[in-house]
Amino acid sequence: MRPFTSFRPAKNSILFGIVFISALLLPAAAAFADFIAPQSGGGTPNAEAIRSLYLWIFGLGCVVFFGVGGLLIWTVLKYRSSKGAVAVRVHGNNRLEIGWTVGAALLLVLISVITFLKLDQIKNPPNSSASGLSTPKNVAVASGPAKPSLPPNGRSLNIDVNGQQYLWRYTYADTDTNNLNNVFSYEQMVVPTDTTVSLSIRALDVQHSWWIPELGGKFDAVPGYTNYTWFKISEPGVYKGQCAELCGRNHASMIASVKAVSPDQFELWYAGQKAAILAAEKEGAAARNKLIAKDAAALKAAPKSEPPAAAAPVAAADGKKIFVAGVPATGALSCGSCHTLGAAGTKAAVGPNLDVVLKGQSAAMIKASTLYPNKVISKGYAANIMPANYGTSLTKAQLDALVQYIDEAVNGK
Ligand code: HEC
Ligand SMILES: [Cu+2]
Repeated sequence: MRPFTSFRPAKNSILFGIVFISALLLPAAAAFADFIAPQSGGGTPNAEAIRSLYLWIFGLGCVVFFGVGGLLIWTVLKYRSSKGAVAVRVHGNNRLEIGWTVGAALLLVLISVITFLKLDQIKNPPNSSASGLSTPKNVAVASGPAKPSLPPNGRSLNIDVNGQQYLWRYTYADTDTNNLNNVFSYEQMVVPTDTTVSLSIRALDVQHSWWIPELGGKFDAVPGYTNYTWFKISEPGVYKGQCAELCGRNHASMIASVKAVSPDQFELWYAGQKAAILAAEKEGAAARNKLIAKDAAALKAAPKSEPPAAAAPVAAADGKKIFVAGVPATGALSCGSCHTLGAAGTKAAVGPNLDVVLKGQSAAMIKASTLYPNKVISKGYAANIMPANYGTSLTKAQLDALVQYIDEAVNGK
């Protein structure tokens, strides 16, 4: 066996491993984006305060680290044992002990003071600058369950940030109370420079996390809860980020960016976006009307073979007729096309067999199930198959006659 003295630890291979793994990180620019401190960019004061606070504490940490480490090394070298020397035995040293206790306490006080000084700049947004977006779009935020911290004058451009598998939706606050006509965008948020932008961060489905590293800390997007943050960018540019909470299969593609442009360019973008949304809505409405007109024309053309009575509303509310044939003119589908009912002679099985499921049920229950089919879903059947339009496609008299007919057919008189 070889003596231990010739055993050499695999120092070189450990060193090589560390260098190799570090080298692997090199292509990942993000890993070195800001090697020491958190990123900050665009001149937003909160991110700058986070970064400078970090650097302050890091600096103090370095002083402690090198101070203590240096003293240790110096002591080890200076007082290393030498042949024949007899060690002095020391029992306590009041001056030293008080010194390092008070010194450490002072350091903690210093860190707290710096932190609280910076915290104000991190949490509380300043007013928009005079060169920022002017009213009326630079709006105050409507009150919610909790309120974002607003600038002293209460005015900010508020954007609702909504995380959804797998994209971010931004809805811009405006000055009217209609929430349906607001400008929105996905993935890229466009904001004016020199303007305080307050964000209300929410999620639609699962938890996400809003994070544009250069614009400050990350904020969780939680369903049913709103988080608030802000930024105020002074330099135009595109600031990139990514959903920072594993939210599902396509989490990695849930990217986000904030594009800061001059207030004038922002106004242009905003107007363009508004026009595009309006145009799309108009187009949608036109397509919808076309379909409705086509349906109506088909209905008018079809009943040639049917008696004209079918096109006109059923004159006397005839329960059985409605059950079997529906009311084509108003879009009430025939119940018999989906349900079996012995008395009516229908045998369809799309929905439950009414002879079976309605046995012993009240007329009120039958009426409720007809009007609101999705309130209670029959076991083994899916929601949204039975039409939910009978409240409008049948008149009250027709509905009552139908319910009475089914009740009598199933439960006798
Ligand atoms: C397009 C198919 C369809 C048509 C048309 C339809 N239904 Fe249904 N119906 C279903 C399905 C599917 C269910 C089960 C799912 C649910 O409860 O919504 C159901 C459920 C019901 C129930 C509840 C049964 C239970 O288990 O308690 C009643 C009552 C009912 N339908 C009555 C009617 C009447 C009356 C009409 C006509 C006015 C009608 N349905 C038209 C498909 C249809
Ligand atoms: Cu996500």
